[in-house]
Amino acid sequence: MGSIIFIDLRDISGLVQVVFDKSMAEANDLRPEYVVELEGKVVLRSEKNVNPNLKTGRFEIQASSLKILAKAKTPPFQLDNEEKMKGVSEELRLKYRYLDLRRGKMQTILKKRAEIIKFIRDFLTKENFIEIETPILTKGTPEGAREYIVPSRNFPGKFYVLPQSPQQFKQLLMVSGLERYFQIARCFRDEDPRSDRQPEFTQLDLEMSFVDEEDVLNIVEKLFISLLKKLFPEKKLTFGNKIPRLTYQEAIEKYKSDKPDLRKDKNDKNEIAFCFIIDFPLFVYSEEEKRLVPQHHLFTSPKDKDMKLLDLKPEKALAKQYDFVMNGYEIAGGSIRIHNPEIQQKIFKILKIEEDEAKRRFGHLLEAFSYGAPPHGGIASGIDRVVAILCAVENIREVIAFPKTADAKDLMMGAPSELSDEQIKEANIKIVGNE
Ligand code: AMO
Repeated sequence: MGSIIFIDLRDISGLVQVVFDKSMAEANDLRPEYVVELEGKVVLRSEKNVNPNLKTGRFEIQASSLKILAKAKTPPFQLDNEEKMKGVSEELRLKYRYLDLRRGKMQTILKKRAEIIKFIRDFLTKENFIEIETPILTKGTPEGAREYIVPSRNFPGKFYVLPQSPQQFKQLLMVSGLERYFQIARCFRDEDPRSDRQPEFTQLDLEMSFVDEEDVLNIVEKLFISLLKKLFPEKKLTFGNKIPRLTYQEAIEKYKSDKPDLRKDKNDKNEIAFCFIIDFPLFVYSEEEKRLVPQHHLFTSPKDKDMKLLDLKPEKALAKQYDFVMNGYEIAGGSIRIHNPEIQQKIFKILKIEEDEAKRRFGHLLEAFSYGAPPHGGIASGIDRVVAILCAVENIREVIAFPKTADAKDLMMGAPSELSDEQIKEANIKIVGNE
């Protein structure tokens, strides 16, 4: 404008207007997304130049020096214009995710996500939980989804499996006497992504010894209520500080869903309705497999009063299993586990898992239990879902820095990708089909 140049200067803390005198030669070279270092004086704007729509709209920087640190090509989308971003395809955003993440909106979400995780860590540490990492290269866990596999170089024909959850490790940690474990754990499931599902996602995973259902639900209730009060004070809790508990049967009869949305006003993005669903059936009948399969997983304990049903009518037995629901989404699930090897054997039998197979898949766990296992149970919460609901976005891809597409591709990195013949040979595998 005349003899002066205005720019919007952006960094992680926000945006501010900078004013240059045109006599400053380098200022004439500035283009969108250039990286700069500058010095200047922060001054109040005159009353008529105040921009009420900008947080920093009352002042500006009068620059006295400017250095261009890096030039930038014209970005593939106009990332400083939220209105125009609405017309940009998600594919393009994901391909240039590092540019997409320059947007204030995306940075706000990632900062919120970090705050949520820090809150969880601090809260559980104060409650005497110990944060422990568990392996990523491991053996299958029984969460029921298809697994990602990694060929072994040293042992031809053998494979590692990426964990669907740290389930077995956390139970083994209870056998080790750690008593209260948690982890912000990466989990891998080879299933088709959806708006609330990713092939790799993050769980808050926890496990406790010497507890029953109530203890686990109480800690989850305390954690989530205090998290909301501290980080999202603008949110209204439909049921206040107490989270209602519905039995599975009640939920199905009344709401025809085991994850009912109990908000009073579903258009209010600041309303949060939590509920626990309890008393799930231990087994469900699988039409596909023509046999009973576990409703949760096969380490879930039957209710004490239903133990005798295992021999008579296993399909009638209820489980010490619970889900945690927020605004109609399942945000956590867990159970009290079987810590008695004989009951575990009984469950295998009902599920028609042969002794050999049980030994091969879970022998290590059964053996561990024979050395004295405390009663234990836990829960895991899908962090991506929690952040998405709290940040009021529709899709968990919006709250993951580098998510995968609906067909499980990473468009930015170009994964999955081919390997060199050399690598394939070293991995001891043969490629038989290639579309
Ligand atoms: P479950 O399989 O129910 O339980 O998973 C726990 C929670 O993880 C979230 N979740 C997902 N989030 C994003 N993408 C996915 N593909 C995905 N799959 C699951 C959900 C779900 O409620 N080991 C047991 C827990 C336990 O028994 O302690 C487990 O993993 O929010």
